[in-house]
Amino acid sequence: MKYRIGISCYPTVGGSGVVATELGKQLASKGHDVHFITSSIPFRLDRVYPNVYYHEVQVNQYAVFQHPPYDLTLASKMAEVIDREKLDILHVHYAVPHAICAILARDMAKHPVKIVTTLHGTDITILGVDQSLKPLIKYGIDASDAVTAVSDDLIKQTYELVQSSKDIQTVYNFIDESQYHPVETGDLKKRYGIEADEAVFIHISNFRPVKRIQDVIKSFSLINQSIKAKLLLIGDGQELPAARELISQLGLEEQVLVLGSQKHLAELLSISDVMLLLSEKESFGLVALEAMACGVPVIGTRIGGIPEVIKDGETGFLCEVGDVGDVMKRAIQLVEDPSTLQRFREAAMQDVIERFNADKIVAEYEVIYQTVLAER
Ligand code: GMT
Repeated sequence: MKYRIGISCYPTVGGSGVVATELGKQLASKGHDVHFITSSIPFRLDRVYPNVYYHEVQVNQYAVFQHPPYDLTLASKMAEVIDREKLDILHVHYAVPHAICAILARDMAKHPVKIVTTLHGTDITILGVDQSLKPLIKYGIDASDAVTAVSDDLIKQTYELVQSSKDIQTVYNFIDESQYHPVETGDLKKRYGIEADEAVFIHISNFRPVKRIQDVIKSFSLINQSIKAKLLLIGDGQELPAARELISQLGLEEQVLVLGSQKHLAELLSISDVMLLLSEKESFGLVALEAMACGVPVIGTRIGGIPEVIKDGETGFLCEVGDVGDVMKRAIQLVEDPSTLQRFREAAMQDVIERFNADKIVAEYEVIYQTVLAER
């Protein structure tokens, strides 16, 4: 069965936008019509894809409004697209504001549409504790036709924080295997000044406080005291200035390469040995999956959905939040023995293929669409 599916997400850089866009692309390649309804073109929609349509939400500035009414404009655009394109499904990523807008649009539209909401994390783990937004999040969840979350842990947190009785299903994130795999990098390492006998660590994030960049740098500093190593920091965000300061305080300017936001992550991952993901909150950790797909084991924190992604002692290691000494021990254990590192690399790539491949996950979403549509 082919469906007409609307997708709304935050179109900017970030795991939820990446997953929503990749899902749309995969659904379109399977013959569904996919309509993105977002404020700008999702950044991963980087070329022409047959069956993919884009409807821009244009937020106008009116003197009477103190704040531009993005949410209302989005709801209105959703209703317009539901009716004109006869959408079967509106799949929204994030309860606030997208599920709320979708519910309003469903009420406004004449054509019947089913709403599927995917929870990605920060809407529950951060917004969910804001008392003023809790009832809104709960409403968005309860009034959706189906709700998914990107990890079992996020479902647990959702029930604890917003006391919803809605049946929520875990659908793990996935990656585009055609982009994320080990690639030939030529003399890239050399061009970055990385010597052949140096171990390469990598951290990729949006440098928000929850990512605990200071722990990444402190762990690396300890690692660097025992072995020859380099750290690649990829991404940008509010914690980057403090990170730079710590790098200079610890005298690590030569060892840490701050590369800012980068597009071709597979290449950078392909010159890396181990990823460090030491967040205090992470509902899934898409970046860990991207690393694993490129054969890079991940040392992550034992929080949120990370333990569902990294198999401790097989595809990486789990450490307690803030335990930089343990991160250092695990990192050295991994890189000092080439056969151990190779075993972890292969296990990581295999696990992505088995548990997180696009075909498997996209099929899970299709079953959810089919189920809600059968209730019509
Ligand atoms: O982690 C972020 O700061 C970005 C955020 C987002 O909106 O993309 O990520 C959340 O969704 C990702 C995709 O499902 C997950 O991989 C991240 O773990 C999740 N972040 C948090 O829960 C903090």
